Amino acid sequence: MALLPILQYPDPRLNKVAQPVQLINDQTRKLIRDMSETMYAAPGVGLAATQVDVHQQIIVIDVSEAHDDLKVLINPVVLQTSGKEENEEGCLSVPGIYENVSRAEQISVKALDENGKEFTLEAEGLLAVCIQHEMDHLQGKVFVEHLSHLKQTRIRAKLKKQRRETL
Ligand code: GNR
Ligand code: NI
Repeated sequence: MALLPILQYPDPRLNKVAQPVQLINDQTRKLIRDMSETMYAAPGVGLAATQVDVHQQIIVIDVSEAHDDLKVLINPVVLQTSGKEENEEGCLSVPGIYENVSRAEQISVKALDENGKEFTLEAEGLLAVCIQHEMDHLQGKVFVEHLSHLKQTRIRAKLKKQRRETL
């Protein structure tokens, strides 16, 4: 088991587009275990492989209170969405920043699990937000990049100051 370092915005590696996983093997499952451990330790409700500098389409999510409902999504594809809703989001790659983002209210996705078995998932609420947030990461998009350029500039300045004060 291992905790993986999480890339911090505005690291340009967060803007790389992840490739589909071709073969799910023990090395893939080891990465998924390390990603889950990293997510729970952070703590966070989701983590995309992009955030740990692995540019493959792999997501882990657990929005349960008890941390007993891990969802692994490999090569996720959106099947359907409906509605629009604004929710406050945060990101482990953008610590201490919380901003509203508009997303689909309900979403249906298909993906492969860690054994390569296809499943579909219907989600709403925090799970739906989280799936869309993580799928953006796989496309190289960080949630703050949905905001105005002015807000992004202010966020980068705030993060720099935060990091100065933490060092
Ligand atoms: O831990 C996280 N919380 C969260 C809250 C609202 C919307 C999205 C998220 S995902 C985030 C973890 C993370 O950065 N995943 O990429
Ligand atoms: Ni994130």
